[in-house]
Amino acid sequence: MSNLKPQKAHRFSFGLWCTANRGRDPFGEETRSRLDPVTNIKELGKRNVYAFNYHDDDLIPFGASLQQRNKIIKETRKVMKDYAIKCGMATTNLFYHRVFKDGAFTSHDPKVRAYAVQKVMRNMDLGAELGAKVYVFWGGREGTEVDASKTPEESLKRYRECMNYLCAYSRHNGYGFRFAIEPKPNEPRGDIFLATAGHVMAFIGTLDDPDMVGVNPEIEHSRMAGLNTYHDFAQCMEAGKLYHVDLGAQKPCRFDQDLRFGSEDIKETFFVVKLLEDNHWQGTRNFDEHPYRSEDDKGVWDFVEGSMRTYLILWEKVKRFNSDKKVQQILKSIKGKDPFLEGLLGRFTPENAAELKKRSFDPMALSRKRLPYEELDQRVQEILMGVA
Ligand code: GLT
Ligand code: MN
Ligand code: MN
Repeated sequence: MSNLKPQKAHRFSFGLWCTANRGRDPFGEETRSRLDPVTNIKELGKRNVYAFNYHDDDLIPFGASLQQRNKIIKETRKVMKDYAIKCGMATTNLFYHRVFKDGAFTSHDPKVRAYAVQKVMRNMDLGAELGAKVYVFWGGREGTEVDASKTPEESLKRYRECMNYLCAYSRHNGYGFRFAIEPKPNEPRGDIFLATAGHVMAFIGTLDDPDMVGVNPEIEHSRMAGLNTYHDFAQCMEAGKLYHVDLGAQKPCRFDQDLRFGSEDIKETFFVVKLLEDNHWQGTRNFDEHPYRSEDDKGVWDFVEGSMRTYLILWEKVKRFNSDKKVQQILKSIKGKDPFLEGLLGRFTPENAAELKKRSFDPMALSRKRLPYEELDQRVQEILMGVA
């Protein structure tokens, strides 16, 4: 297997909140010490991580003075330069403070909505200064437990109004951000609006500047909803809407586990890597996941290194799959070719339709075509298990 050492050119990135995650959960306290953002960025940079991502409050503590803020920004710029690490994505924490307990953009209270928009604009200024290319919107609190309290129609209107406002703000300032909305079906809310990549794509079509906005699908969130992550990512890509990705692992239909990339369902994850690499996808290979709560401070870096190593191994497996004679021969055998019919089907014209209606087909004969998927999938399994 070729070199599995991460390089800057691999464009890996991590959220600061992933490595700074202290293992707190709804039932238990922290198991790790605090990791300050500057050390965090430095440790990522040392491991050849290409970029870090941050929420406003990850970098500048909520309520910090202007003096504190300027000091942190100065230190951040220095560590970015010293360790050749970029800022890839910026986002806003619109979920932690109790002011957002019933939503930020979808709150009933115009003051809360205005405060949320102000918080985003302020952090956009900083993100642009740090060179972030993408701005993510994860509406963790935009949802309900009590459906009587809020209608989805009204909430989506408010959501849209805020997104349109912020798109215009970014354009007005020439920030050049691409916005990426991140779907999640639930948690922390009982139900979250824009639950899946499909919901987000439909919503984007209703915005004033749909080209500016794409999707940030997350492996864990798709699998929470019991969906096929590979299909989710692929449909976003096919629609030209894959603006950012969140990689990690998840057992289906549970709370957001944020497990280390590739630690669950290697096969589906393999196809996600294949999608990104075969299509030379331009974004960062971004991990959004947490170290196990049982890990100590040192183990956080095993988690970072493991995630990148698994990605590179799966990429090697993709190359193996693409050059495997047996796989390629099966793929060739299952694809039919009929230029005449393909021409008829390619475009509706009254003539094509008339011609198509005249043709006679033998469904029983067609159904006899061999589809050796047992052999194909076994081969994929053997490639992944390292015996092919
Ligand atoms: C939060 C959430 C993630 C989002 C982050 C961006 S924060 O941890 O679970 O999926 O991507 O706000
Ligand atoms: Mn995420
Ligand atoms: Mn998540």
